[in-house]
Amino acid sequence: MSEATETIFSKIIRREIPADIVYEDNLALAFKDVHPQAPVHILVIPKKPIPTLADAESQDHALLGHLLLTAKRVAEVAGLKSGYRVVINTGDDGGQTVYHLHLHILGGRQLDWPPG
Ligand code: DGP
Repeated sequence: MSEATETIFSKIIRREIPADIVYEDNLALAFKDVHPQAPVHILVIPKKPIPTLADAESQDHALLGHLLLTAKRVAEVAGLKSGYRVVINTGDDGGQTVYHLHLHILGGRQLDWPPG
């Protein structure tokens, strides 16, 4: 279990650093990734600072569902009519670099599989 620590995403939630925010509600925030890997690359995060998916608990089940539905809505608004990918990098082996749970929405080009 990871510690719930302050990350750059906490600062984005509090508007202490700028981000290109595309959606917000009381539970979630979505903003453009600063290092886009596709023409559309948006991150959806919970406002609750859960470090990784592995740290989510049964009490978070509604929040996790909300994040997925938020990703769907954000993808629709972004115009990703021909599909997209939702990725949750988890922990060191998963390639996670920011320890605040986030869903990557990637689209706007044909994506390769399997990922590296
Ligand atoms: P991950 O490797 O799954 O932990 O992805 C973290 C993503 O967060 C990475 O694609 C780059 C993005 N990112 C890191 N710092 C910032 C930031 O300050 N602003 C924005 N918009 N994105 C950031």
